[in-house]
Amino acid sequence: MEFVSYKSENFIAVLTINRPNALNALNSKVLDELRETFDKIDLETTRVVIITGAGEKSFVAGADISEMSTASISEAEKFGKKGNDVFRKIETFPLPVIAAINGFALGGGCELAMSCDIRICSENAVFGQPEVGLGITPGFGGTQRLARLVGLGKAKELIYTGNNIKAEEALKIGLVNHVYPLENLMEEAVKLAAKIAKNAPIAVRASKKAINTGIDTDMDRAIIIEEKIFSSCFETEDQKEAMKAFLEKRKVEAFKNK
Ligand code: CO8
Repeated sequence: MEFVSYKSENFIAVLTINRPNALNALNSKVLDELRETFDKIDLETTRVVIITGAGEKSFVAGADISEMSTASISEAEKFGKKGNDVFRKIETFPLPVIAAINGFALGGGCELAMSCDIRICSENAVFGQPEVGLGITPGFGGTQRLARLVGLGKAKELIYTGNNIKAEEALKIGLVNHVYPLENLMEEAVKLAAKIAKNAPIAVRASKKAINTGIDTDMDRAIIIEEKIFSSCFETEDQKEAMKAFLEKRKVEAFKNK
């Protein structure tokens, strides 16, 4: 891979977008490599994925403006679909995905972060959807996911003005869960991932599925989705062992992912 590096250790996979001369901006190749990397993640040996950007300045500074600048309508649609397909893959990926945002998360960078399950960022992070200043709308899911995350009013203000916001403001509006000094960001991301990875993996994956499927439907249907997913956990070895351990007043040594 030219722009995406991947390492996996202790059930935690770390994907790093590394395109320093464009502040990690997403061109077609980066998007292809992201998709291919997710395709290769082994669900037996991985429990949580972290996505970050290389360097100390930028998570992802958006979709690649030079690639888009002369696009025709059909080329723009194709590029939009490429990004949307990858981001939807991340959003519906069976494992939790944490965005560790280490600087600029603008346009497609903010949209990539929003397709992840949990966002944490460094103090120097900057978020925004500056697309209207470039004569376009957000095109990698921003018009849809920002409103779902921070509410309609705030999302419309951010998108219509193209204003950037800093980490503290992103925390205040619920766009990120935590803000850390840059030097601690990855350590905190791994700590969070490790906490998740210690729990019963099938139950964690099932929770993601229940939340994501339920949020897109009405409460009556959502509750039925939960009932089915919840009850499916009762055929797992991990459920049987965890409840037995509780009743015997001991800790589960390690979940089996079975
Ligand atoms: N695309 C391409 N190149 C970029 C991008 C980008 N998004 N962002 C930065 N770069 C490049 C710069 O051109 C520059 O290259 P060079 O050194 O060759 O001139 C290099 O990265 C460093 O950038 P700067 O010199 O500008 O660094 P600064 O520290 O001065 O500024 C900023 C940092 C503020 C982040 C600035 O680079 C910037 O404003 N970047 C663009 C941010 C932006 O507008 N992002 C949104 C892009 S549009 C988008 O994401 C739409 C998504 C949906 C697409 C759907 C398609 C259909």
